[in-house]
Amino acid sequence: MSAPSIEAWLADTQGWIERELEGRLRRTQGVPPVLAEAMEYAVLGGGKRFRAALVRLVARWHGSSDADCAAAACAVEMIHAYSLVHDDLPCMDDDDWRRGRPSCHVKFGEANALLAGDALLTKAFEVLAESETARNAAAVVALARAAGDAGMVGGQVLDLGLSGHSARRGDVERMHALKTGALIAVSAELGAIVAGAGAGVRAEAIEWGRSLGRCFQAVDDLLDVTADKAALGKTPGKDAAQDKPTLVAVLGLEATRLYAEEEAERARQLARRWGGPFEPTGLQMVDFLLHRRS
Ligand code: GRG
Repeated sequence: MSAPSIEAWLADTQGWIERELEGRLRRTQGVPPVLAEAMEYAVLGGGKRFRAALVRLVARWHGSSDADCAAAACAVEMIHAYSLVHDDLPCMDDDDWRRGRPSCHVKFGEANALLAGDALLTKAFEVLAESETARNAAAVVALARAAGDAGMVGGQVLDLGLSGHSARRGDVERMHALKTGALIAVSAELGAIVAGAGAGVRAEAIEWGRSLGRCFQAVDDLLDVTADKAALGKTPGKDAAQDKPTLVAVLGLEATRLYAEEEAERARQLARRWGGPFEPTGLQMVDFLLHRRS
């Protein structure tokens, strides 16, 4: 059996996660219509879905099924969508364009967008905790740590604190590790948890996710400088305009490209160590993140 191309794997994952998310959102009764609409707008119909793809890939790699990892993949995508909604708010990054369409607050107003983000964050843990896979307590703890004060939210606070100041490489790397890296690393970790993998594999999954996260973020910093709005689906050039701490600002373009390639190579080594029928998809996932254009 030959491995599917990464494009086919991601397209299949997009269809799968869309159905899983929609089902979980629509079965909740009694949600005020404007809130339901804003939550669906934020989480359905867009995005690369590579975090869900990581959960799914690592789960399959270690012997689990789509049915067993669906709740974890939905939870990660809900947290990610909430972070984008809040990040776009005027009090944060202030962006009116996301995934190639108006940001949630432009469409629904600031208050509704803020509340839709809150509700998606809460829903993520409802979905994860109600899932029937026996290991959901460990999954809930891992996701909470990645998303919270010492994870994504903490990273956003570091980002705000560094903006407008001269930052060192270590400051930027720490901020990235929390703000973006933690959710990517936990996506891989959740795949291992759901599959019931041992502590060794779980640690390797985290390491794989961390390298992918560093590669992803370096490419993100590069795209902000080099891509246009149509390709990016959001507003480019914002990092420099807002005097944001980025790898490009502290290392320059060429060294940031090298950094992304080095992290990609680390991630490839781990995929090779795991081996087996999912190695080709794992390797292609690395290249997809390194060479992405949006
Ligand atoms: C809690 C009020 C409040 C705000 C928090 C948590 C937060 C705001 C921000 C988190 C930081 C954040 C949004 C980082 C962005 C990381 C990033 C580059 C996201 C884009 O991810 P992609 O490229 O997007 O995977 P798609 O659209 O493909 O899903």
